[in-house]
This record gives sequence, structure tokens and C-alpha cells, in this order.
Amino acid sequence: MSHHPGIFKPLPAEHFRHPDEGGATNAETRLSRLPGYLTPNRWFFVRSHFDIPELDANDWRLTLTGDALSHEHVLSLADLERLPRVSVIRAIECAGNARASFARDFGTPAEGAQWGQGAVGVAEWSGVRLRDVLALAGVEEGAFHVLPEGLDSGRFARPLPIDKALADDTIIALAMNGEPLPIDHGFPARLVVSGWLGAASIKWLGRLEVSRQTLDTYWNTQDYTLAGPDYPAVGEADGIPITTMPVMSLVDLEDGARLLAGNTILRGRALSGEGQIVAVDCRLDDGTWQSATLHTPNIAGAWVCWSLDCQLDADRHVLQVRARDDRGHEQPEHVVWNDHGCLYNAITRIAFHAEDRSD
Ligand SMILES: Nc1nc2c(c(=O)[nH]1)N[C@H]1C(S)=C(S)[C@@H](COP(=O)(O)O)O[C@H]1N2
Ligand SMILES: [Mo]
Repeated sequence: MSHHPGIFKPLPAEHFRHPDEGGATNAETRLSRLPGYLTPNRWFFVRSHFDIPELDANDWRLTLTGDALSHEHVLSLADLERLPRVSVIRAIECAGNARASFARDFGTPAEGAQWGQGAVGVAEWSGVRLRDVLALAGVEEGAFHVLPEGLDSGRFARPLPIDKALADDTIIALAMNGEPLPIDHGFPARLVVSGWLGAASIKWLGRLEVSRQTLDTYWNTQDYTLAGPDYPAVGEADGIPITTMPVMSLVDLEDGARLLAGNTILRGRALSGEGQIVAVDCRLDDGTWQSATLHTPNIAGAWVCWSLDCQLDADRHVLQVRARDDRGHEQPEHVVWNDHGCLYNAITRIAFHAEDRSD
């Protein structure tokens, strides 16, 4: 196995932004350039903490181990392919998505990559249930944590409670949108943990430990936590370990975009962790809040596309967007600061210009 320092796929500027100076392993999708519901593999955002491992599908093995399994077990890709096949359409969203908004709202950037809204995508993931894989090694009564670990050089790993690990839609994906998993997205096998922060969906999966004890790592105790003056430390963790993603709306417009004045359709997407979006409300400048139209499909754990017909004067405008989910959660007016800059989900505010054709 060798490790590659950067992203493999081409990253045309038309479709990607880089949230950090020289960050060779991070790239965010320009949502305004997405044509449909699913994010095509070639435009799906990439977030990797270490060099990307080049794995050979024939040599690849998945090791199941731990004190809550009846025996250790090692699987090849062919072993996985013998299990029942499942497909789910789900979002993967980085907990740091929209982190750059902390700098805008608080005047100080939160630590970490300064993502705009594009560290999120929706794909059809096909593979096998994690539950079916773990069953091959006999999960015992009293199992508490499952720790999936990546084969990248830093062995990226973050624990899941046993209930989430055994859920219907927690899968080991072998394919993405009908193609073999691209190397940047975890070839040959990655976890997809529906509704949880992207960091739970371990790429280049190589090992699963199942234990009666907690299996905490750096990635759920010192990062991907809600930490800071307004959050308590929890046990070993510097704050509250993040699990599900909150309700959030995205606009298919970049801040500062220039549009034509007149009748226009503004578009975007909205999502809410494991939940489903039931309403998206928009407000243009000082106008009243209006309901946007929600389009099908509207899949829980993925996103819904919305649109709003509006009449734009030639001027500078501010669009505000607020989504609500089926559990009654709504984007708040403001978020509380957290040091790692995670889970920004205040009402989305985008400034743009409308111009007459002759300008
Ligand atoms: N092995 C491994 N898995 C990983 C990561 C990583 O650095 N190494 N990054 C995680 C994070 S923080 C996110 S947001 C998602 C991003 O998935 P993508 O690159 O396929 O979009 O992968 C997760 N899985
Ligand atoms: Mo992430």
C-alpha cells in the first residue's frame, strides 16, 4: 500500500473551492453547479485528514476484533459481496460545514478548514449492512461501542454506539452512485452512517473493534466535539462529542453572486441529520417570510431541493433561509460559539446583487 498526498480526481475551479491554503486533501463542492438531486461522484466534496491510501482490492481485508465478539474474523471483499446487498440514498455532511460563518458572525475564525456551505453531498451508497458483517463474528450481549478504523496513515477512527452500528441504514458501502467507490471516497469500502457527522463515515475501512467498553479516540474527544466557554467537558472529552447533524439550509448561490434583475427562481437544498425537512421559509431583504416549494424526492437522511419564485430589483439583496424538520427543529437565529467551529446552522444569509441586463 502507498499513500498519496493529494486528491486523485480532477478539481476544476468551476466545481470546487478549497477551504484551506494549500490543503491538498480538502475540496468543497460548489452547490450552485449541481444539476440534480444526487451529487455526481466527480463533484462530491472531499475531506481527508491524512494522505490517501492506495489499496489493492485483492489484498484488502477487514478485521473484526474485540472483547464483545465471540471470535475474531477476517473478511475479504469477496466475503462481503456474498452478503445481502442494500442501497441507501443519504447525505454525508462534514460537522465543520459552513465553518467560515463563525468568522463572519463573531469576527474571529474558528479553528480548522474555513468551509463555505459545500462540505456536503448526497449519493446512492450500495453495499452491505454493518449489522450483517458484525454478525459473522458473533456480537455478544453487552456490546457497547463499535470502533471502525481507516487504513490511512493516521488510522482515522471514531466510535459508534452499538444501536447505531446495528441500524438498518448503517452500511459498508462498496459503490457510490452505481460506480465502484472512488479512491478519494474510500475505495474499496467505507462506512456510511446515516444522519451523523461525516467523520463517522470512515473511509478505507480496515478494522472494526466491538467492545463492552468505550472506545474513545482523539476524533470524538479532542475534535468533532462542541467545546468552548459555553459547553461542558464530558469525561475525557473537551466538550460534547457530536453525533447527528442539525437542520440546515443551503443556497445554490455564492455570497456576492451577480444575477439578472426581474423574475428569477432562487434554489437550494435543506437537510437535517436523520430527519426529513417539512418546510423551508425564505425572506428577501425586509420582506415577509414566504414558503419555498419543496421538490421530490424528499428523503430522510438525505436532502430536499427547494425553489422560490421572486421578483428582483436591480440592487444588492440579502436572502435569508430557514428550514424546519419533521421533529420540529428549526434553524436558530444565532448559534453559540464553539472552538472547533462545528455544526454552524444559524438561519442562512446570502448577500448577492441583481443587475439590469444592460449593466
Ligand atoms: N479514513 C478516513 N475516513 C474519513 C476521513 C478521514 O480523514 N479518514 N474523513 C472523515 C470526514 S471528517 C468526513 S467529513 C468524510 C468526508 O467524506 P468524503 O471525503 O467522501 O466526502 O469522511 C470521513 N471519513
Ligand atoms: Mo468532516
